[in-house]
Amino acid sequence: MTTPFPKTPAFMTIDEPFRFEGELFDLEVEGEIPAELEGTFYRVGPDQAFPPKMGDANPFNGDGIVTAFRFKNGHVDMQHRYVMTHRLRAERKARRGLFGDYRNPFTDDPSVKGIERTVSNTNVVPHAGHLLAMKEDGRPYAMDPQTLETRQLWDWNGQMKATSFTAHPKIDPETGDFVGYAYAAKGEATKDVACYTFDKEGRLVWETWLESPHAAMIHDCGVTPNYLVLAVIPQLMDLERIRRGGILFQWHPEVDQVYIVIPRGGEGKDARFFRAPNAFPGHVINAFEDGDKVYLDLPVVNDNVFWFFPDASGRAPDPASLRTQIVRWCFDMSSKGDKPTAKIIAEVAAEFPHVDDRYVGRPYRYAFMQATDHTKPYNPEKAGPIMGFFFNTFVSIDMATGETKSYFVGDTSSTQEPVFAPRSPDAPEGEGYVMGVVNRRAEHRSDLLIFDAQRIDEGPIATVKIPVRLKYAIHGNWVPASVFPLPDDV
Ligand code: V55
Ligand code: FE
Repeated sequence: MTTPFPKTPAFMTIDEPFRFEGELFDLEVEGEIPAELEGTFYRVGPDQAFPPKMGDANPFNGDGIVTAFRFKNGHVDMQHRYVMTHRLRAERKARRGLFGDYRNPFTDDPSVKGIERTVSNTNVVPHAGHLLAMKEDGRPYAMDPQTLETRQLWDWNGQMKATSFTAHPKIDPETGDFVGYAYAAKGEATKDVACYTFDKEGRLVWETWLESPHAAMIHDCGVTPNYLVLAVIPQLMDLERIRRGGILFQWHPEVDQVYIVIPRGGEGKDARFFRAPNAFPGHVINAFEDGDKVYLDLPVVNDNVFWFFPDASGRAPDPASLRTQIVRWCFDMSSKGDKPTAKIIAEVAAEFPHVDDRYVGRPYRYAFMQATDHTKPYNPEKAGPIMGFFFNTFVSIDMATGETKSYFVGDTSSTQEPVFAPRSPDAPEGEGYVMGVVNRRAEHRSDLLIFDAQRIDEGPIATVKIPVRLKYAIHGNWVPASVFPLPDDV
């Protein structure tokens, strides 16, 4: 590499490039890891392998790198490895950045024309014997869950025709069905949406196509036994804009939130479109149904969350000024109207939700998230400036009462998305453990904290010391050893 990384916010502080791959056998643990925790916490995030061709990049443009924390008998081993995408292979061969701006193929070096440009940096999900590394602008990559070797770009053996696939599929806990969708499914800035179900062996069992009301980001979905609900964010795409070298997405304060409710197994023409006032629908906590009523729970933020995708005037709000409500939408499928009703469950700046995966699509009670507690102190002298997304607490929310329990990680630390692992396969809902990475920003390293899920406020029961710095990841999942067996010990 003969060009240095830029000194811009996306490449500074705790989140400067790391680029190291490797393994750490038997991490140091303070406290006690419950012996019944047997499985792997997979996470993925961006870590730009080469300085960006355009001189700078937004925080979503880095090459996907996966971490596996493998738990067995109270011990944890860690592995950290890039998704070996076609894009990363091409750049490694050239030893420089060849791909241009975020989702803008018009800014690429001519030598990479036609090469799949997704960086697979958003989520890692188990399916049909593969660990799928996913980003919504392309198809997933299938990885070996035991070695983190990249197997191949995954289109379900030709069954999945869209050019992209969401990073937020849902797995039906009863059938193992894998339900997802693609937006911009015929290429960047198209309105086309494709909906899919694959069974647990990866066979196509449902496909239907429809048009979104506008070419916009559809980042997450809710899935119930009978419905798929898509949340259309007022971040609109424009092909002409990227052709001119502009940004793919633009925030539109005059555009409603749209929720598309599609009967699973049905046809695109059966979709219902519900509209709510302009705001930013965040990550889906969960969805469930009761007769003709379909419920969707998620944080809704009062303004644009993505400061790097501003509005037409170039304006984006200060992230610290945003207000979040945890909303339960009700879509009444027996009504003719297009307005959902809303119940505000809590007012807390929480995001990156996980629930007990055994309750996906079903009535449930507990959500586990990270949050920004603005009443807590931060020490920039020791921990460095805050740039962009910032969370400082882990929270659990009782969705029946709105009661939250939280744990603040300290004035020189920040959190990453927590996941939930049940105590045992038949434990009651929400009985188990919550774990999440914490960045010790003053020490330039990280910890993995493990909590009793029902007592997050009492602090971690175990702290796994990580002697290196783990850049922010986006999403991850707990996968029990019954789904992906752990590798044999050395
Ligand atoms: C998101 C993340 C992405 C992306 C689009 O969190 C949306 C939302 C990490 O990449 O490309
Ligand atoms: Fe996401």
